[in-house]
Amino acid sequence: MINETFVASDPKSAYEQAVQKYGDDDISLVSAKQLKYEDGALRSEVVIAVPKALFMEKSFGALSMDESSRNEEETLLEEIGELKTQLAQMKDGLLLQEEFGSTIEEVKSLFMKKGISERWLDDVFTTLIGSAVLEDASLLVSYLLEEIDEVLQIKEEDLSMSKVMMLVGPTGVGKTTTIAKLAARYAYLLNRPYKVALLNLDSYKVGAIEQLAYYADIMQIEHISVSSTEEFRKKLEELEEYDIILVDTAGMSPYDTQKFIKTVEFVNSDIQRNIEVNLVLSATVKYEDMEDIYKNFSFLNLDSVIISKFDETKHLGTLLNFMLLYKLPMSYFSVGQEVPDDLLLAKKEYLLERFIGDMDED
Ligand SMILES: Nc1nc2c(ncn2[C@@H]2O[C@H](COP(=O)(O)OP(=O)(O)OP(=O)(O)O)[C@@H](O)[C@H]2O)c(=O)[nH]1
Ligand SMILES: [Mg+2]
Repeated sequence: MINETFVASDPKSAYEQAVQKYGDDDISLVSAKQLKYEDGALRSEVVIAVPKALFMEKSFGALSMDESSRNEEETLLEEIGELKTQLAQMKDGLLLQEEFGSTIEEVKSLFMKKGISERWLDDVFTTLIGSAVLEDASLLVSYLLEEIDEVLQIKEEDLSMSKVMMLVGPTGVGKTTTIAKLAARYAYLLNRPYKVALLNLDSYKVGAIEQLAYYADIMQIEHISVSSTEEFRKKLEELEEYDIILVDTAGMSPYDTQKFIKTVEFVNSDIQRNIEVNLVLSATVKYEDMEDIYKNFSFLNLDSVIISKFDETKHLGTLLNFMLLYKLPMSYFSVGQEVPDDLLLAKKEYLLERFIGDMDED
């Protein structure tokens, strides 16, 4: 059950609002009290309990979910429910000095403290002008979480056609490690073995080739190092009958113009096959660096984002903010250093549950 508060000048009208929204069969009265607000007016607050499904349907419209995601969705809804109860308690404490306007401030500061940008929050609040959701902190929190869920995008794994996957990203984010995990997944861990080859454009760093060659040897996977676009084109032609070619690149700081230009040349080189470019982004990304990373790497026509180092932080607001602003689909999550185990298919629930967990901690 979920508690929802209705406010009116007298308890009867407040209760009638609840009946109007939900009918009187499924709701039960939790409490009713008269409170003097800061503006001097006396108002009645009626709290009713409503079944979760009915609450979601009436507040946000019918949720469409398929059978497989139902359990995860339910866990998420339960956590949202818990968070709402906590917020309702917090709100009760503040109520006497509270006006409706400060609900927005309160919820805004909660999300901003966790890394969500004011710009995004304000955009959502603007769409809610005139709605009762803005007057209730717990409702507003649920609404924002639903909205985040809606904006996040997933790129499903699709191996139905052969492809070239290039991983790009800032230095040290885990590109090479993720390539090794993906290679193992495609070659050995799925319902059928895919024919995988590794290509290395990472000729800038001492030891870079050895690192990938090491994994390739263990997995007995073809590994080739190339240094020119011409060679790249030739090798891709030679590897025509391979299902998946994973291309590792040199780590680039967003200010490394030379390396960028070189990588763009590789991506645009005149080859038959389409290159899918995946940005590897660390979950520990700093707020100040986000915009530069996006601006620079988006030149490469990004297909998806692979998020690494989930295990290194519990504060995911900055990362979530990046996904909300730039709306890039997420494909895989890297959750540790172990090859091949610490790799997951990207899931919104995973990101959201951890974000809610972090919010819950205060
Ligand atoms: N904790 C943690 N460490 C990771 C993860 N992914 C990679 N690493 C570690 O991060 C370090 C750098 O990983 P690499 O795969 O070499 O990173 P890279 O992006 O290829 O680095 P450059 O080629 O130098 O740009 C290594 O110590 C990895 O073991 C992860 O998901 N979690
Ligand atoms: Mg590397």
